[in-house]
Amino acid sequence: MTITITAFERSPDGGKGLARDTRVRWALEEAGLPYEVHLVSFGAMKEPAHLAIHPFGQIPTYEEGDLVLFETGAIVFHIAERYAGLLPKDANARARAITWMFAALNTMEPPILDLGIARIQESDKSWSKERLPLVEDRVRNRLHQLSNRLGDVDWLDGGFSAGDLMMVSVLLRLKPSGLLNEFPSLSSYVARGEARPAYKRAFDAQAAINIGP
Ligand code: GTB
Repeated sequence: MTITITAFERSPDGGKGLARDTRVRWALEEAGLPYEVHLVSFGAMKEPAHLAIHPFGQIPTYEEGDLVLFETGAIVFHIAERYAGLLPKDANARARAITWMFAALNTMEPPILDLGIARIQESDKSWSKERLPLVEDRVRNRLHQLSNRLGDVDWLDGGFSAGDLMMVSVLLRLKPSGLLNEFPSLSSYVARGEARPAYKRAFDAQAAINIGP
């Protein structure tokens, strides 16, 4: 059955892999699944045809036969559950990998997104200089905790899993801020994710749309 995802016709980052279709492409590449991409403009995302598949008018979406999904957590989980390569077979190890997916999305991503807003959308506000260090410290705190847990192992819980895929995807958003460099073990962790052939294929595919050949 053909899998179709949606992505930005023109990503605001110019193809640096920061838009959320990259994590879905990565999961599909890890699972060895071919997929098609339907590109949407910012205008088209708010039109009824797209709102019918994504109630919040965003990308990415995932379509497979009758199944229509939105939210990258749900999409990556769906791929990981049904196709080999992203979740361990052992039930407890599987539950722990899923826990890391939730931790990436619910504990790590919110302060990281907040930092993006503080650095870009709020930079012209009179209070920005006072607020930014507070937001940075909230991210640092989470990075410190995550770094402690990771220690000197390669992946969060045994072999690479959908938990690592999601965690690395979320941490990648920190690159422009430079904060990740304060945590060498996390920088290496992210680099290990980026070095995976499946990640490279996903990155190149989204970059090709935004940068061109
Ligand atoms: N919780 C949802 C999920 O995980 O699927 C969030 C989806 C989401 O935020 N989608 C964004 C979107 O469609 C694109 S990824 N935005 C358009 C809108 O809301 O109108 C966010 C994003 C966009 C651009 C960059 N960038 O250029 O650096 C990074 C991340």
